[in-house]
Amino acid sequence: MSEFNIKRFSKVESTNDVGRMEKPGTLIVAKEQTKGKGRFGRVWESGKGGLWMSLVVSPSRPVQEYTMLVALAVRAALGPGFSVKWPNDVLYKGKKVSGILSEAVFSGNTPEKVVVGIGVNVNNMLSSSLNAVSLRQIYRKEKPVDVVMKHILTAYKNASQLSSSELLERYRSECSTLGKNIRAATLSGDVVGKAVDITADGELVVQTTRGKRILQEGDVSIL
Ligand code: BT5
Repeated sequence: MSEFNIKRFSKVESTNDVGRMEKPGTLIVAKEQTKGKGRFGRVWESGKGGLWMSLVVSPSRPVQEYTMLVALAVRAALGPGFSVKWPNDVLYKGKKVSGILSEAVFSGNTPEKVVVGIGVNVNNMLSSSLNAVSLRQIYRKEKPVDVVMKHILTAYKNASQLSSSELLERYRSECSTLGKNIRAATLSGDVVGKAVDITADGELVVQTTRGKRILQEGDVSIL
C-alpha cells in the first residue's frame, strides 16, 4: 500500500516524537496520542478515531518544502471542498480538519531526517472551543481511518514527483490565504495587510501599508 514501513501503536505521546527515533522510510501511526503537539508546543487534540501519523523521510528536497508538499497531498486526498491555509492547515468551510507539523532532525548542520506529522480529524471528538471539524461531522457518517490514510499516502507519492518550482506553483494556486486581506499573529507581533505571494521557502509575503513583509510563521485570520 505504500513504500513506508508502517509501525502501528494504540497509544503514544506523539507520533512525531516516536518518528524522531526511527529510520527514514518509516511511518508511525497511532490510534491515540496523549501529548499530540502543534507548532510552538501547542496542544493538538488527538482522541481515538482520528488519523495521527508521522512520515519519517530522508530529506531529498529542501526541508521547508515538506509542509507545503504534505498540505497539498492532504487536500488532494480529502477532495474538493477542502482548502490549504498557509502554512500548515487544511480547512473545510473555514474550519480546521487537518494540521501538519514538520520537524527536522539535524546531525550537526545537516538535516538527517524530516518527521512530518499529519493529524486529520476523521471520527474523533473535538472540543467545541476549537474552530475545527471532523470528516464524520462533514459527511455525517464514520469514515474508515485506514482509507483516509491510504489516500493521503497515494497523494503524497504523486506530489513527491513535483519539482520545487512545480510544487511552489501548485501551492500558490491552491493556497486559500493568497489574495486575502489578513491579520497574521507572529511571534514578533501582528502583521496586517494583503497576502500577495509565497516564496520558494514557503514564506508568506504580506503587502502592508508600510511595504512588504515576509513571514516565516504566523497564525492567519482573514479580515
Ligand atoms: C498544527 O499546529 O496544526 C500541527 C498539528 C500536527 C498534529 C500531528 S498529529 C500527528 C503528529 N504528532 C504530533 O504530536 N503532531 C502531529 P498549529 O498550527 O500550531 O495548530 C495548533 C492549534 O490547532 C491548537 O492551538 C488549537 O487551537 C488547534 N487544534 C488543536 N487540536 C486540534 C484538532 N484536533 N483539530 C483542529 N484544530 C486543533
